[in-house]
Amino acid sequence: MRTQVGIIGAGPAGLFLALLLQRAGVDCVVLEARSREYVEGRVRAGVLEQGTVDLMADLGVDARLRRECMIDAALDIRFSGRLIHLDLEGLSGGKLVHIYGQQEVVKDLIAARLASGGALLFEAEASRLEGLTGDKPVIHFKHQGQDRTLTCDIIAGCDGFHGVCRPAVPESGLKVYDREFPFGWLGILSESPPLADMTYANHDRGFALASRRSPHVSRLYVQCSLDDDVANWSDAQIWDELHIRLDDPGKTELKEGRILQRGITPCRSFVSAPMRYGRMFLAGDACHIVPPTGAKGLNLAVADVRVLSRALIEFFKNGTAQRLERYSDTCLKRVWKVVRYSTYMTTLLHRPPGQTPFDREIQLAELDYIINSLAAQTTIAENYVGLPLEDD
Ligand code: RFL
Ligand code: PHB
Repeated sequence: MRTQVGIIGAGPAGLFLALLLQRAGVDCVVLEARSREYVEGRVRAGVLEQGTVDLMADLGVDARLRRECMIDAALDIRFSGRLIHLDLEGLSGGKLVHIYGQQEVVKDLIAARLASGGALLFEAEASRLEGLTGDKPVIHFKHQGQDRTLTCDIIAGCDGFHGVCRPAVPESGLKVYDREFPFGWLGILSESPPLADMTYANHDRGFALASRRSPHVSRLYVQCSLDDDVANWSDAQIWDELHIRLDDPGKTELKEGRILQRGITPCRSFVSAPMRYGRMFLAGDACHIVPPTGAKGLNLAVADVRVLSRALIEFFKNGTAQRLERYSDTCLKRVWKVVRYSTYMTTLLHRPPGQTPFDREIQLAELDYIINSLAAQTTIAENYVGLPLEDD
């Protein structure tokens, strides 16, 4: 097989990129290791910045989102029996955050790609990349039990944190920045009506978050230990911890329901730079991950491929590579701002094991400061709704 852009991974990064390129007449093939059912069922993010929603509209894949999404009008932070209430729209000059599950976005993008007849192969796992520094790199992959190759002009590494693209770069070809936080998140999807607003909590017993997916489905998280296992938590323990940390000791506010899904996710910041090696360009979780506290991973992946698609279209249409040369630098400016914000929110809201009394007081002072400072509230709001997209 042969194509202009070989895209590895059908997560948000790979799928958005495929739709942007096909619209401009750039040929691409998407290879996805997992089955369609698996990819469409993977429960992850749910917070879409305005820029992400605008891109879905631009691509004509926002019809179901418009019908089913929820608007995040406010962000609440509860701590020590107190409340910070951020009016997101007012503080951000009218930007809106949409709540719509990542797997719903992925379903919509897959449907659009397949409806247009674009190549998207499931259960097609890339195993080896060849000739990355030449001008015809090759992806070796297995599909339906057969070894196959895809020869490309460009490879887009959109294969997430555990993919094959980043490891294909020699150690001297990238610099890694890594920070692991000493805790994780236990997340559940529950058949129960959610709280009205996105609610983060910093409680003496640790972090909690109440988000939502629909008027009948809640997405809830509690801080857990790094090496925790879902088997360590009974349903009753999860609910008890959520009630306590979200300041609902009488169990009157947070409605309990059947737990539909549960999982543990680590909290980690990771950046590998540059986001390019020869003819391979990395995007999304393949080259950076952020702790989930900022709700930014998916949005950052989308911001990357927006820049990459423009650079690739220019490369194939005009034969000029200047935008491609700038791709990594352009994206990394946003990446580091988002890492900064996600680190800030993570540090503000979690209780790391062994936190010193000094650090705890600083945290509480910061929260107290935010309650009374419009400037501090504006800073959080403008990052949460999404920083302006760069005009490269
Ligand atoms: P993905 O989604 O991991 O997709 C990569 C795809 O590549 C495939 N793959 C391969 N395919 C072929 N050959 C190979 N060798 C391959 N190796 C891997 C994989 O099967 C997969 O389909 O990466 P992408 O596209 O960069 O998207 C990134 C986002 O998925 C991620 O950043 C977000 O989910 C992070 N995140 C959140 N982001 C937000 O913007 N807002 C949120 O509210 C938010 N909440 C979250 C989150 C992530 C979470 N978890 C579980 C990590 C909440 C949680 C709990
Ligand atoms: C979610 O709805 O899954 C969600 C919301 C806010 C976050 C992370 C995840 O910070």
